Amino acid sequence: MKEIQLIGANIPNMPWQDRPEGNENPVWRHSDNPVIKRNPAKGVARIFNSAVIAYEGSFLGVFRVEDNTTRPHLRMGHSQDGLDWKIEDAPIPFIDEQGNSYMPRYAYDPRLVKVEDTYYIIWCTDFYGAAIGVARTQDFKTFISLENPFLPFNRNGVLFPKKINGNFVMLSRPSDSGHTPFGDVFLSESPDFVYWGKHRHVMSRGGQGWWQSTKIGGGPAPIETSEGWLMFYHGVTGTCNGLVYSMGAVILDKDEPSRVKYRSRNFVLTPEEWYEERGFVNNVLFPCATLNDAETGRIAIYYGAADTYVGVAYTTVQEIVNYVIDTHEEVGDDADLGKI
Ligand code: BMA
Repeated sequence: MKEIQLIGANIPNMPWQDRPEGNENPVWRHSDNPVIKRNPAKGVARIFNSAVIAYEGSFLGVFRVEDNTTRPHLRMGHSQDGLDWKIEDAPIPFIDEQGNSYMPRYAYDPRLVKVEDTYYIIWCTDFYGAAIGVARTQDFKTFISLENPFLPFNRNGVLFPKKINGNFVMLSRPSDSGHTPFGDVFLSESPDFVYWGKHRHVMSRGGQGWWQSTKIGGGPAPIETSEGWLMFYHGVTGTCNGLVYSMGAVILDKDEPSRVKYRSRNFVLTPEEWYEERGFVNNVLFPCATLNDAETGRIAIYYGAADTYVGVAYTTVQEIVNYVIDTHEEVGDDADLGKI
């Protein structure tokens, strides 16, 4: 096994369970999943595909909440241990850059990423169709919604937690107006979080892994390691019974993250448990956040299950990076810079 370092902060109190005896998988589930169940708060039908971070000794999250209208919106949540969550009663009170109250028509699949001293919320918003919404906060009291970074149609905006070569870097998955066509992950850079360019192709769907044949999309914010950026993502395949969403893992080049260094041909987690196989949308496993402890290399992955629940799964940087290297398959021009 190659020695791998996780680069970043220590979160000694993050959720953790050792791999169960006899389990040989690269990622294993929390034993008491789902950590957020159905009807988790008054008037809330489901919470899933949500993002968490460590904050001042405890944990904060931005949650995809669906009430009885089933129209998704975002709410903050708080937890002492990262597992037992108290969700706020009202949506996040965004304001625009002029200070006026602003409520997205819908908001789903949030990511929450700290870059330097600012926290960014990235979600799927309505901008003449599905597009990427962004907001920033420094104190989780004032949330300023910013100009949309990209044109529609686009989803799965995932910000890197660090500027690379002086620029913000964001992954996204452009598409047409339908739910599935196009299906590859791209990245764009910005010096100021307003103007985005230097667009590059990062990863293609497909390859030997049929689980990722239809489309792929970035997941949690990439994790800095000695081997490059470790990113979990979702891969989708079509079946007679509809789409199935699994989780994959990839290592992107540290300085040129549009180059794929290693990518596992295998899924690293796929719907197998009742809360993943059965819900509002069956067979969906959709990762949106991780907590990482640099000292131990532990990683806790938060994922939406069946568009109904939140699950947690664990791995270590050592296990997962070595697994990706050992099961690597180059797909298309993944290894190129992605600039034609
Ligand atoms: C995707 C997104 C996700 C959802 C998934 C499965 O296109 O809308 O929010 O989990 O479909 O329904």
